[in-house]
Amino acid sequence: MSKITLSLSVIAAAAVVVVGATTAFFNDTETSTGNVFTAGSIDLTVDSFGATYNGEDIETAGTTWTARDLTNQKFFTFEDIKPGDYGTRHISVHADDNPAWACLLVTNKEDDENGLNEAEGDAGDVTENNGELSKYISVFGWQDDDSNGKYNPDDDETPLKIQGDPDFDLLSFFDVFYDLDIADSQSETDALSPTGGASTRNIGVAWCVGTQTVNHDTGVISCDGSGVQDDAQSDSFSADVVLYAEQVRNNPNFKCADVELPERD
Ligand SMILES: [Ca+2]
Ligand SMILES: [Ca+2]
Ligand SMILES: [Ca+2]
Ligand SMILES: [Ca+2]
Repeated sequence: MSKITLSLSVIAAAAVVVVGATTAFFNDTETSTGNVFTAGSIDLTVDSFGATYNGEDIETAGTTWTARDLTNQKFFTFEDIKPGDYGTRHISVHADDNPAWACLLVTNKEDDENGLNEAEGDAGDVTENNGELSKYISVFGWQDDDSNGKYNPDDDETPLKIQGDPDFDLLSFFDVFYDLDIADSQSETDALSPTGGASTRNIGVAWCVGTQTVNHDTGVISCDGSGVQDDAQSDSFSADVVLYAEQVRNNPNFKCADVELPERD
């Protein structure tokens, strides 16, 4: 997110006063110079650590970085996933200057077929241009307050809300990469606040190739790949994950669902 700095300088013109020769007045002047309005910035940085794949720590696989503006960092790059594969990811979102609302938004979703192999044909896949992988991937996100990479409902860690779904708490799983509210006025999540309160929000993300079940009492997240069909063999799914921040001030009714990104699906 780029910073925008706007300066408005107020310069007082000095008036020339001609004083008559025969009269003098005591006088005094106080000048306030250099008055400026500067637009505050909403600057978001993101770090990532604590990735696992099928229970193994993969922090060394380019999945860890310190807080920064994202350039070419990827949250997910898995080349050879299979039914039942699962993983977790921990990210932190920081608002550096001013209180900010924040959202995790997904755009440019693409299902690629990468050719139709025999098994896919046998499974009835006849759509050679459209892949089928995304429908088998599930993702669950939560406020990982203690940054331990685990969902801890006992410690009041709460699920991130799916936009537009007020009944989210009744669900135990959902399909891949919905937009999620990180800090949204409607979903009872506090704004990021560098000026009092917490400027960082810790987010846990658990993904699964198959049906994901989340136990909201114990926090156990399980993955069942038995429903994944062969029509997804060799297919790939890609998406852009966008972390979006917007000012809080004068903006009390902010909703992530109202955010419009360019080039969205
Ligand atoms: Ca394929
Ligand atoms: Ca297909
Ligand atoms: Ca936790
Ligand atoms: Ca396919």
